[in-house]
Amino acid sequence: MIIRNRDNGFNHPLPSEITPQVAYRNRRQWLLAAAALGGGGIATWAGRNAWAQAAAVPRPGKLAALPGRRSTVAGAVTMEALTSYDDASSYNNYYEFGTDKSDPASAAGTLRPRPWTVSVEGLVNKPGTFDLDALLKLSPMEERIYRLRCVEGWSMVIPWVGYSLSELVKAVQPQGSAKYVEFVTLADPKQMPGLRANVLDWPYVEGLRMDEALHPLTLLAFGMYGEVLPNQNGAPLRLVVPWKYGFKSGKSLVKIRFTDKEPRTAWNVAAPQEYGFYSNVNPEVSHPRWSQATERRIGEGSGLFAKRRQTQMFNGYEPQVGQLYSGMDLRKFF
Ligand SMILES: Nc1nc2c(c(=O)[nH]1)N[C@H]1C(S)=C(S)[C@@H](COP(=O)(O)O)O[C@H]1N2
Ligand SMILES: [Mo]
Repeated sequence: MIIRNRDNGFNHPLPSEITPQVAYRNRRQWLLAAAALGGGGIATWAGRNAWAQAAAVPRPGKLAALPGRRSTVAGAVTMEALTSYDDASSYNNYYEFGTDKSDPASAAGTLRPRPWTVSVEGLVNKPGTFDLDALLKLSPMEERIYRLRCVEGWSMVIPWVGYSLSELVKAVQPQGSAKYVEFVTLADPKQMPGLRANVLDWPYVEGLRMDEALHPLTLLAFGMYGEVLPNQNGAPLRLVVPWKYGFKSGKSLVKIRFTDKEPRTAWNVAAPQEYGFYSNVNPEVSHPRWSQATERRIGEGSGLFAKRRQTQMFNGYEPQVGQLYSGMDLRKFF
């Protein structure tokens, strides 16, 4: 039955009709509908399904095991199907090993992820050089299933293993004057053939505002799919900032510097009109050369047959991070 709303003339179903409509759907449709709501939302069947998925992430059996307990951080486990390990480890952006998507998987064998140290510098009370083993022990490992969306318009769903970057930030005690964190990644021509090309002003540098670096979703990742990171995905440690375009997630970190000035990031230096400092996923702000309204999930077909998904504001993490940007003009600070 349809009633006419006297105020605007539009037809609305009666509230009593809505419940039977939901009941007609089979459970699969219901799960899909619930999953589309992303994190927060419905915590019944879909919620249980996500936990089951988190517990059942299969280990590819290629690299050393690195298990993590299921994360309890809000929004840290999406209910969407995982991208296959093969896709996640063979379709990569890691320009230090070449600019084709298949280059990193074939060329990153020369990267030596051990021994490895990360230096922490700048406006902190406890600067120093941290050995990888010390970083691995700093906080319990968690498994987090995040969407990662590239500025080029593709996305993946990957079970990362790591802990909140905030654990490391708190351990080194930033000073009150520290407003930003700069992330510098490895640039060693002996290990990285791509450095011969002047695509970027090496080393690859990224940055976050302090509150972004402290947000619990910002992950310092050491592994994926229950194992240590493959070289092409940024071994031995990288950032994963799920609400920003993929390039903000720097790979193979060697230096973390706390500063009072906005860091000059590699992509912003290369093309300032195309890549801003914030680079929050935003379907409403186009890249100057293409729209950001939709995306292709890797593994869901390609070319003319690719299914396009609607890109979500902040990549679907708006409930968790939206308030970090309240009052900011996101067209100006893109
Ligand atoms: N050092 C470094 N980090 C990097 C990149 C890079 O070229 N060099 N590419 C970025 C981009 S553009 C994306 S989309 C993600 C891709 O991560 P993935 O290969 O694990 O999916 O890594 C980011 N981190
Ligand atoms: Mo990207």
